[in-house]
Amino acid sequence: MATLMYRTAGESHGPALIGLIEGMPHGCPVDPDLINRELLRRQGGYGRGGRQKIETDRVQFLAGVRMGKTIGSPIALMIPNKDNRLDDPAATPPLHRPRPGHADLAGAVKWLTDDCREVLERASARETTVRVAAGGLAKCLLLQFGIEVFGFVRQVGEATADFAVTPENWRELLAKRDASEVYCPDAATDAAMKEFITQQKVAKDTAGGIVECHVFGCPVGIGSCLTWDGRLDSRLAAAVVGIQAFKGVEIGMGFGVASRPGSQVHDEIGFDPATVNTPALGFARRTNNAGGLEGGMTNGQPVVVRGAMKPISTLGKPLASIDLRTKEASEAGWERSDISAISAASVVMENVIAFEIARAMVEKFGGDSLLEMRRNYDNYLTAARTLGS
Ligand code: EPS
Repeated sequence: MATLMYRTAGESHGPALIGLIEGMPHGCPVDPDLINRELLRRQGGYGRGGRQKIETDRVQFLAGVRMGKTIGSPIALMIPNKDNRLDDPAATPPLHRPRPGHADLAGAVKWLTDDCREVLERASARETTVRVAAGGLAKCLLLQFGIEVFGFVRQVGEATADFAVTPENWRELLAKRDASEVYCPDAATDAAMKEFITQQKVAKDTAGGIVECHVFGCPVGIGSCLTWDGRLDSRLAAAVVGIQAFKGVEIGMGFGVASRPGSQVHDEIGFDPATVNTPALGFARRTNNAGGLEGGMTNGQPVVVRGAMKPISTLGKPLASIDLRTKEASEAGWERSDISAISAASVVMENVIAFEIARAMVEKFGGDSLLEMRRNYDNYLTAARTLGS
């Protein structure tokens, strides 16, 4: 089965972050401006640290893209680091006092060293630049099929935005999100979120939050119920919890399904002939508690995913730790850090979700070229529309 995959390489203070993407069909238009806009958004947000003032993240394609289109071969991309100092021991000194919550302790022991420097360099969320670039490329493919992903910050501290996202209002919400420093479309909540983040800054503490993403335009039937790792919900969950500092994921009603009876959870099925020519094929629901996924496959409703990010683990007022050389009590080490990276995380989550949706599209509609993929997609929808007639 043809699939889409990506790998990354790079350390936070190495020369560059690198991505290798395989499986993009030939002939897909690549819009570097779209990808660079996503990279710029990832660098933004309220509560970021000093690093983003140093960097100007822009994608450079090294292979697989020619004159603005994919050529079917593996795609190599690079985002250079300006703050490149990994080979200078004075500028990247050893860290012997692991930060609670970071990869420091487990990584140092895993690689049998008392210096957390190398593990922290690779575990750093700086690596998410490549995930965003790969997701941006996936978005270029998804746009060919009218699929769009919208992500925003739902919650920071106790500040929670209370609004519904629908296929009708999401573009308006997107404009509001882009006007918000925290990337939350509700102005009052944006202010409360900023207040919480500022309080943490004053207290030399940090903040996490909840990100929510909606995917519009998926055809019915991508993903699979056949294998656990072919399920689209399984892949989305892995992609979200795979983001640095993410500890939880919910799909649709999420954990809320556990306490309600079935009649209040499952979305009753209707048919609306007026929407038969959309990728939902006319199948209609009054509710979307399933978050657009049943049996690990899209059901024509928007895909809805939430992810919970823990607070950044580098605290200005360090938590208790030990010195790995002596095992004696010591305050955790300090590295330059964000107070909150929840806004950046919303961009990362949007893009890792875009990648998983694109992967499921490639698997269902395959083909070496976009032309073939498009033909397979059209044939499938045509056949699905004639079901039962
Ligand atoms: C990040 C770059 C990093 C951190 C942050 C995210 O840069 P530096 O370590 O030079 O300040 O600001 O990384 C982490 C949150 C982490 O835990 O390592 C970025 O570009 O997003």
